[in-house]
Amino acid sequence: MDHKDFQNAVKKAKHLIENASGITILSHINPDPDALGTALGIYALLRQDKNKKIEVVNASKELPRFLDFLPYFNHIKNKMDYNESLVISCDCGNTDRLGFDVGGRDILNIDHHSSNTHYGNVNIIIPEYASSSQVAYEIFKSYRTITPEAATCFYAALLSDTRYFTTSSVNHKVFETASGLIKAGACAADISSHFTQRRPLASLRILQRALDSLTLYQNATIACMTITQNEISASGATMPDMEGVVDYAKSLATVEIAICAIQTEDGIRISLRSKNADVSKIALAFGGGGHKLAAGFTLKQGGLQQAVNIILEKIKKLGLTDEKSSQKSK
Ligand SMILES: [Mn+2]
Repeated sequence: MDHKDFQNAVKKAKHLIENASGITILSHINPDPDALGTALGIYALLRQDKNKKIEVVNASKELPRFLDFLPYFNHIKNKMDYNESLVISCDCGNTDRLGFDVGGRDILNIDHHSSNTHYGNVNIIIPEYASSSQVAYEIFKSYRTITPEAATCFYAALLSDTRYFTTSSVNHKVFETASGLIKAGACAADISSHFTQRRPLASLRILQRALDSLTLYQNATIACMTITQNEISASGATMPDMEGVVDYAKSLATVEIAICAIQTEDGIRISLRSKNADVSKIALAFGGGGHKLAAGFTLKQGGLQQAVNIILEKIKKLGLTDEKSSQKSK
């Protein structure tokens, strides 16, 4: 999306927002901090328009509790109450992941996943951006004042999606955005402490189990962790408590691709991380999605080890672990 396309899209987005009497702000199921931070930041800005009704909704019942410091976190509902509204969807690659039927509604689609299916009437998708909140910030700062509340939400989302400014998506523009958000009133130290100093015990207990299961494949280039349903109930962990577990597997020096397989009631949930290889190819092959270096999907059937075997097979077929060596030889 070049600058002109972006400006045109913002014009259209502004038009949609101004003409809507009701707005429903949605984000993807099993929301991460970028999904909720982007949604709440937009909510904080738009609820200033007293002539509109605004709701912020997420289909998942379990939200990451440590995000309760975000302004209006307790406004997030589990159901859509408006029969007609403009939908603003945040950080969500396709309509399935919204978890609601949004047929017949206008949609403003704000995201940074390159796999986004452009399902909106207006789509502002910038894959080069590190977070959806960075996209939202660029849109709204062009015609509104970013309030401290919105800045807090957008900054938290950016901090999280860049894994504290360590991912390959971090560039000068990310720090410009961060700087703009801090100027607008986000408190970097406060927000960081909510991410790093508020772990529930269950998240460490389940990490311990996951580390116990760590297995290496293909000359230690692939690391795999599995978590059983029994371990989840024994530790008391919820889905948000297991976010980030897979990054421990990826942190090993030899590892190119990390897999975490979690047994849930809905099937085996797979998180994939990589240092170079495009793991979104694996996720897409199984009906999931994500980014090149971070993707995921759910396998409806089979056990944990079966799931791992299927993925290892797929990695081989796609030649993903060969990619690195061929890049090196160039
Ligand atoms: Mn994101």
